[in-house]
Amino acid sequence: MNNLVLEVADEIAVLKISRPAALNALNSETLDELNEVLTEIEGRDDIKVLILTGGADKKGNEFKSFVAGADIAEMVNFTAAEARAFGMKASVPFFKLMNMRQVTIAAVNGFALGGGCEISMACDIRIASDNAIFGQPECGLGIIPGFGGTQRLARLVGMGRAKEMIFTCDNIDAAEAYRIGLVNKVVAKEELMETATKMAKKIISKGSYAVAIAKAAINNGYDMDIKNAVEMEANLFGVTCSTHDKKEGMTAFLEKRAADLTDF
Ligand code: CO8
Repeated sequence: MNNLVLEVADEIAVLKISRPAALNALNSETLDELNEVLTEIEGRDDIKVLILTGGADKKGNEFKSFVAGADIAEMVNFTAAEARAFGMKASVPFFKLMNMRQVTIAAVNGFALGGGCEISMACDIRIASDNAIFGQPECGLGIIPGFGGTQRLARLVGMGRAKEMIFTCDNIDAAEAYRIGLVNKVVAKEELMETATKMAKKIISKGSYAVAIAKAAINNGYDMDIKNAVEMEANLFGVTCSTHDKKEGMTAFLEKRAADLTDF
């Protein structure tokens, strides 16, 4: 991989998008690599949580940029057909981040603009360093957010705030991103990876199969009518009731001891 760095330890994968010369902007090659590595991660039993973050800039500053957008140099001469293909290429790994069995956490370590804000929103959870900057500057470039931003931003922060950010192209800082619900947590930049890892470990300590089923229930139910969504949840609840973890988790509670959860 030329633009990604993957490290796995203690059932946590840390995937760094690393294009120092372009503040980690997403080009076609990076999207292809992302798709490939997420397919690999999805199939690995030894990974329970994925933390996505940005690599250092060319001066070695680790907190300059998460992802500064899609690669403008690549897009500048796109035809409409090429632009559509580029958007669809991104949608495949973005949907993997959203729907893969493992929990995905974006550790946002600087600029998260355009496609950078969009890829963070495809993750389950966002933790931002206190210097992080979020924005959707596309309309100022004569385009619109094309990696799901018009849809995911409105779903996360509401239509009014999403429209304001997209129409004005105003960037917001981490505190404002937290206030409007775009990020789950803001921490001092030195504590970003530690906080993300701590959260990952807490999630891993729960029943991993239950967490994966809960993720599927939340994602699938989100766009359903409430009646069918609740019925779908009841069915998935039933599935979790056939597991070792359910028996062990509930028995341990009744016996007043710590549960020894496996992964099913
Ligand atoms: N694409 C390509 N190169 C980039 C990008 C980018 N998005 N962002 C930064 N770079 C490059 C710069 O060109 C520069 O290169 P060089 O050193 O060779 O001149 C290098 O990274 C460093 O950047 P700066 O010198 O500009 O650094 P500053 O600290 O001065 O500024 C900023 C940092 C504010 C982040 C600034 O770089 C910036 O504004 N970047 C662009 C941000 C942006 O507009 N992002 C949105 C892009 S559009 C988008 O994401 C659309 C997504 C959907 C596409 C759907 C298609 C279907």
